[in-house]
Amino acid sequence: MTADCLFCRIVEGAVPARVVHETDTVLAFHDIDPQAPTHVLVIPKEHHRAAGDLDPLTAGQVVQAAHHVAKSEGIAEDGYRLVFNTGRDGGQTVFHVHCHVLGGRRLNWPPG
Ligand code: DGP
Repeated sequence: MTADCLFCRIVEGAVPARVVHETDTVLAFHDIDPQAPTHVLVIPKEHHRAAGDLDPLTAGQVVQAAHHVAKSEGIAEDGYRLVFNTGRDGGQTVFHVHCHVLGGRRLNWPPG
């Protein structure tokens, strides 16, 4: 845990979140500012800054949980998008790695 990290505080329950899925190692909760009808964030419970810092097992657990969420939220069949914003130019604003799960509408490409 990192005391000044918002998502670590969500993991420890100090900041409320609408949790949709949890395992020993990952947590999934609704984004506070949804950019699509379904917008869930999947994070490893352990603090890592960005996707490139994850060991392969944890990275796989995050992606597996994201697909689980897509199925449970009913967007897996029509399709969805997984996004890891990374660093300043990647649009990352919270520096605890998170996978955006977006769906429920036709998503534009390329992103802005
Ligand atoms: P990014 O820009 O990729 O670092 O995405 C950070 C996301 O985190 C952004 O979509 C909004 C979301 N977010 C920020 N603060 C909170 C919060 O307190 N609760 C929840 N559920 N989501 C948050």
